[in-house]
Amino acid sequence: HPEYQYLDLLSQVLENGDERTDRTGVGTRSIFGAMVRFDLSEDTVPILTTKRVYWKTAVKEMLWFLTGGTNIQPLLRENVRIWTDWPLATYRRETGEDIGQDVFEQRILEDDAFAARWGELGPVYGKQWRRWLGSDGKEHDQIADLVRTLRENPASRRMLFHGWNVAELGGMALPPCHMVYQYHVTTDGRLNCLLFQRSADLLLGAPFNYVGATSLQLMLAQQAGLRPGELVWVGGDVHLYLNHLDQAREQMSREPRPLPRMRLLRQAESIDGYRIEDFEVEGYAPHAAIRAEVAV
Ligand code: DHF
Ligand code: TMP
Repeated sequence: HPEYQYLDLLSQVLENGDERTDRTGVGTRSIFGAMVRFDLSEDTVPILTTKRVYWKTAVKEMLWFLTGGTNIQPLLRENVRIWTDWPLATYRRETGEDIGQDVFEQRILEDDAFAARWGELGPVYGKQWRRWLGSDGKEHDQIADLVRTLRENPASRRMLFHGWNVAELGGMALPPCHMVYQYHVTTDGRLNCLLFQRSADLLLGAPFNYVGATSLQLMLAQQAGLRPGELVWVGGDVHLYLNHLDQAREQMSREPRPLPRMRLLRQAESIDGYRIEDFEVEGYAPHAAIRAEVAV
């Protein structure tokens, strides 16, 4: 079962991880350099079954990246709250006001000026993917370029997009974790993806990143007239936060169930035309959700 690759990583990090203090102050156990491979060609997708993964949230996040947006307001409109902690931390730090998450989110939703001032994450994924500002003064749409190359020159070895814009890192709430996505088309028309993630929160982040990358791979394949192939995920610093160790042990004790299938119900007119309703997941019967606190 492919999910054992993930469970093995959990156990690797638990048993052999180097314990250190990290940026957040929570502390991690960490290993460096890991790979997992998922075969998407039979429609099965890596939505983990040993805990419930909120796959719609992860797909909505990917659709938000594709819009080029960097403000959390549209995420909140979709009831996606996974990015609130970072703007909220900035707000508390800069105003000294100890506002709760619900109140903060409500203000972002109701007050556009407030959202513009406090809901921004800076030039993160969406900006770099769709509007990378070049030294020529032009904005480069890496996604549109990728779709074009997939269609016109699928043998290319240059099919990738990158989030790590060195000059703009300082303005980002978080520098990109899932950083480079490279694509490869097989002779028989399958689209492979290799995602390099420099930093992976193995319990909370990675399961979302598998789903996001998968959803993008399905959309790109459909736009280019290809079938999905393999998703290869490579992690740099792969870690478990010290307040996630019990949750990791609980998850490792569970038996994987059959992976679900994900399908697109409709072909959108372009890569910009997809909505959450276009995604269908079948056969997902996971173990119970596992609660864990995210390190900010
Ligand atoms: N920081 C850290 N320390 N870890 C992350 O995984 C992370 N991810 C970010 C931004 N910063 C991060 C963006 N992605 C959750 C999942 C993904 C994510 C942020 C947060 C999360 O909290 N997931 C919970 C709740 C899901 C939900 O409420 O829908 C989970 O149980 O999966
Ligand atoms: P860092 O920038 O100091 O590496 O912290 C980022 C943390 O967020 C780290 O624990 C990795 C995690 N993360 C993911 O695992 N996946 C994601 O998609 C994002 C945005 C962050």
